[in-house]
Amino acid sequence: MSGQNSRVLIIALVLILMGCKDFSLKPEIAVYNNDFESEDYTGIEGVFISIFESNRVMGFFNKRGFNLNLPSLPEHDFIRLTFDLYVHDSWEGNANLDGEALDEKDSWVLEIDTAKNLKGSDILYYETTFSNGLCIPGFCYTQSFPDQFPLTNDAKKGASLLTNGRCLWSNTPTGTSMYKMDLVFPHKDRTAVLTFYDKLNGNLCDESWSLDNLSVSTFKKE
Ligand SMILES: [Ca+2]
Ligand SMILES: [Ca+2]
Ligand SMILES: [Ca+2]
Repeated sequence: MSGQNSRVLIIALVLILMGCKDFSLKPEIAVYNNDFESEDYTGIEGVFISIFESNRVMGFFNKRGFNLNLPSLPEHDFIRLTFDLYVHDSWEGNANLDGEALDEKDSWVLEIDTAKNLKGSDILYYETTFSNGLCIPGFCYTQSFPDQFPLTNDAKKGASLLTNGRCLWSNTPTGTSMYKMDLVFPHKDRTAVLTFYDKLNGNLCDESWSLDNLSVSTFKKE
C-alpha cells in the first residue's frame, strides 16, 4: 500500500470510528491516560510543562515536541489516540502552499514507531496543518485539518474551542484554537513510541502548540 493510500485508510478509519455511536462496545483497552496535573511523566521523553489558563499542559512547543514510550501493549490490531491540541497564535496553515516555499507551511505531525526501521509504506505518519489566520470570502489562510496535508479547509475548521492566544496574540480572545483530536492507526506491535512534533517556521512567541488530556487505547478486529 502506498503512503498516500495508507493515509486515506487512516482517514477512513477515523471517520468510521467518529461516526460509530457504539464505539464503547468494541473491546477497547485503555493503556495510557495523562492530564499532566499529577507530575507523572513515566515513559515521556522531552517533558516540558507549562500552565495555560490555569491548566497544566505539555508544551508550549515550537520546532520540537515529545515522545511517549509504551513498552507493553496488549495484543491488538489498532491503536487509538485522543488528546486536546492547542494551536496558539499566528499559525498560517497552508498559506504558502502555492508559492515556492513548500516548507513554509505550518504543520503538526504525529509519528508512531519512527525508529523501528519499518518499510516505507508501514511507517505510521500523520501530518496536518492548522491556521489561525484570516479567513473571509475570497481570502483565506487555509489549513488541512480535519484532513491531512496537503488537503485544504478553511482556517479553524473543526476547532472545539477558541480562547486567548499564548504569546504573540495573548490579548486576542480567539488567539488559540483547541482541537479534540481522535486518531486511529493500524498497529500490532506490543510496543509503541509515539512522537509528537511540529514543523513550524515562526518563533515560539509567533506560533506554538500545547497538548493535554492524552489517552491511548488499543483494540482488536471484531
Ligand atoms: Ca491538564
Ligand atoms: Ca505566523
Ligand atoms: Ca508560520
